[in-house]
Parts: sequence; structure tokens; C-alpha cells
Amino acid sequence: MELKNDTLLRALLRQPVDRTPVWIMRQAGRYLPEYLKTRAEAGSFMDLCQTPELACEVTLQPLRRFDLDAAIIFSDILTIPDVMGLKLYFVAGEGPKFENPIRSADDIRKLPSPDVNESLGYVMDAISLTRRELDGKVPLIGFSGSPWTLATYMVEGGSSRTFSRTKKLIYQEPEMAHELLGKLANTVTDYLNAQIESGAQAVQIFDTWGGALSAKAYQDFSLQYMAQIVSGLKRENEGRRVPVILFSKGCNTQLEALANTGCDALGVDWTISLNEARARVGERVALQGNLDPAILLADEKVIHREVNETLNSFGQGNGHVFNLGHGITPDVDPDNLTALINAVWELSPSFHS
Ligand code: 1CP
Repeated sequence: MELKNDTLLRALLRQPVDRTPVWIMRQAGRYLPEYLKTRAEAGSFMDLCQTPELACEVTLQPLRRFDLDAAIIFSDILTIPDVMGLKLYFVAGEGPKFENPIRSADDIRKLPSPDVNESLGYVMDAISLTRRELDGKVPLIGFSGSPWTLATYMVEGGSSRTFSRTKKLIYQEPEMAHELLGKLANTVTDYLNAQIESGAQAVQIFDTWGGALSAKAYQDFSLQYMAQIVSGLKRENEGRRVPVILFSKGCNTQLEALANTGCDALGVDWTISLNEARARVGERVALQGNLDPAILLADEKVIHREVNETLNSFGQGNGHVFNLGHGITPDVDPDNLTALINAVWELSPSFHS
């Protein structure tokens, strides 16, 4: 099946494009009324993830509204710990929780290595189905959490502000932390390879909590494992390169090290200018980002101005994918996202002449 719009894949590989492609982290989700309706019909968030027809439907919803250059498969990073036996559940207003969080070294030793094609077969089915429905319109992105970010949820038992238990583990019992992270790295590698084989045309690793670590601890407990995953991924499928994007939030001091992992592109948050990020990574990788998601709370005029500012900051030439610096928040008016995407379409061609 021919890919009609390969702008994203070309930009991720720093190949020439006539405009800057755009997709949005968390583009499917709670800010869309149609998502809330489908979730209500499904019964729960987990039902949505585990029913391929519904996961496909919510993946496609943002593409019906917006001129996006990619779809991202609807799922969650926490499906991996769920199938490792921790049992994920959601309490309304409180976010994700685990019935069986990791509480001892023995819990880590006993963690199974799941057969991802079997236990996460619903994700692979959702990917194959979504590829069929997309019919080559835009590429489909697959994703996973980084080992470090997954470990924080598994050890804390849910979201955290301080990561006290996980940090105690890495400092007090580093060998147990490495056993956990090593198991996760192997599972994430299998999981992303299975997604690629099912039809994901690019993959992103979300290291949402990398920025909680010191520079040294980041290298040892997050970066190392992402580098291991990158080197274990299948990089070509259906006769095309499958680009790998690393997004480590709050880790701008680590951009050079991230660029040296062998990935194709780096997601950047809004705390650094694209201009500086580009100067630091040079020709090694493409950059994805990096508008502050809160700009979507302002009006159309402000959004237009800030999109221009972001495009200008990257400057002329190839290797930029427009995105936010983190996920879109549930309080955003979808019409403001239309304004953002229209501004990227209108303003970006002049950066590629
Ligand atoms: O109430 C609901 O409907 C659940 C809200 C929700 C949604 C829409 C959750 C629970 N997950 C998702 C989907 C999701 N999660 C996607 C696919 C949607 C898309 O991108 O279009 C993706 C890529 C994720 C990834 C994810 N989940 C991350 C990494 C990205 C990031 O934003 O940093 C993280 C940290 C999670 C954990 C998670 N799952 C759900 C929530 C609310 C959270 C965050 C919890 C926390 O803040 O600690």
C-alpha cells in the first residue's frame, strides 16, 4: 500500500520536504468530545485500549478534524507493566494505579518476560486494523515508555511527584534497579519490534520522567537502556526505514548524549530554543517540538505568532517535525489546535525553499 503523505518520515530522516510536518503528542484524548463519547460507550479507558476496533476509532478521530501528518496508535505506556502482572487500573480523577506494585527485590526477580505478541496482541491487532483504515493517508506511529519511566510507575504504584521509592531503589540497591531496567529494556525492544512488524512506520520512546534524575543517574538508569533498545530495533520494514524518536522530557542538558544513541530524531520540550538544540545536535538527528502546550490556551493570534516563532527558531532547512513540547492537555479547545495546524501549513513552506 503506497504512503500518500510521507512528509513526517522524510523529515524524521532529515530529507527534503516542502513544508514542516505536524503531529501532536496525545492528539487523541480527553480534549476531544468524540473521544469522551467513545470512552463512555466503551465503559472504561482499558476497554478502549483492549478493543482493537475502538482503539482504531479513537486513533482516527483527530485525523478527521485536523490536517495532521501522522496518526499515533491509541494505547498507553502502562500496558507493559499491566501484562507483567502488576494489573493496571484507573481511579477517576486520580490517574493510573497498580494492584501489585513492586515492593521488594523478590518482586523484581519474579517479574515475568511477557510474550508481547500474545499478551499485547490487542495492540498489534489495533495497529494492523488502523493501517488498513488509514489506507496510506499518513504514517502510523507506534510507541512505548522508556524503561526508567515505566519503572517509576511500577515502583511507586502510580503517579508521583518525588519518585521517592524509585530513587531509593537506584541509590540503595542499584543492582536490583538494573535488573528491573534490563528486563524492561528487553520487553520494550520486543514490544516495539512487534509494533513495527504489525505496521508501525515510526516509533517513539516516551521518557517522561528522565528529567527527575541527576545527570549521572540519567546516564546510568535511563539513557543506557534507551540506547540498548535503539540498537535492538528493526530499522527497516516494507522497504522503508523506520525512524526512531526519543523524547526525554526535562533532559535538554543531555541532547548530545541522546543524539549519540543512534536514534533518528529527538523530541524536545519547550525549555530550550530549537535554535540552540539544533546547534548542539548538528546533523546527527532531526528535532521534534517544541511549543509550550499552554500556548493552546491563548487565542488564535497568539498561537499564530508562537508557531511562527518556533519555525523561525529552528530556521531554514530540513529535519524539523512540528509538535508540542509535551502532550496536549484536556482543557484545550480543539478549535485552537486547528489554528495551530493551519498556521504550520501556512507558514512552514517558506522555511523549505
Ligand atoms: O481518562 C482517560 O481517558 C485516560 C487518559 C489517558 C489517555 C487518553 C491515559 C491514562 N492514557 C491515554 C492515552 C495515551 N497515553 C497515548 C495515546 C494517545 C495519543 O497520543 O494520541 C499515549 C501516547 C500515552 C502515553 C503516556 N501515558 C505517557 C507518556 C506521554 C506523556 O504525556 O508524558 C505517560 C506518562 C502515560 C501514563 C498515563 N496514562 C494515563 C495518564 C493520565 C497518564 C499520566 C499519569 C501521570 O501524570 O503520571
